Amino acid sequence: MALEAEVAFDPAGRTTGAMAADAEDLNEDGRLDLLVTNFNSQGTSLHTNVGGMRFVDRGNVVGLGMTMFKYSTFGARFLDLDNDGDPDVLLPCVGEPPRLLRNEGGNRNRWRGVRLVGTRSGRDAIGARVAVTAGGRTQALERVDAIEVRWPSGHVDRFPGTAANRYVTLTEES
Ligand SMILES: [Ca+2]
Ligand SMILES: [Ca+2]
Repeated sequence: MALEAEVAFDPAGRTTGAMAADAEDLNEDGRLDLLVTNFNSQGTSLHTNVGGMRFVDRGNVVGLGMTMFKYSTFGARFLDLDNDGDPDVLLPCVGEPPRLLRNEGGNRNRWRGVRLVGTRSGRDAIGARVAVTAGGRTQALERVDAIEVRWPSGHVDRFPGTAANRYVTLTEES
């Protein structure tokens, strides 16, 4: 499958260590892209999902290849460390402090982030579904009227809309 998806090799056709991976929709096209870390001298691969289960390695294009060239990286985790709505990445390295790469590309869209706290459901609310309603349509627009959370317990809470470009914590009504 890795061969068919074109994630088994670097852009020069060489095999890589493929030590760790994480997925995130980095270009906001609705398809998960794939970051794969490798041994030193192999760089880090950033496989852009081009659809049809095919990927193009853009690690060198965005600077990941050279930035991580001298490190053997055994982990990868996307997270928004600076709370600006775009994914940054944490890369633990063998024999070196972990590398934190801040996304300087920026999130050009309006966004809202929610942190869910379950009470009847598990604390982390794994499996909850969040729907955002704006102007009668259920999607993220500039003005949000309501946020509905369907918790794993089956309970449904409806919260008022939030301002754009910030995170909010929503707690399950007990
Ligand atoms: Ca994508
Ligand atoms: Ca960020």
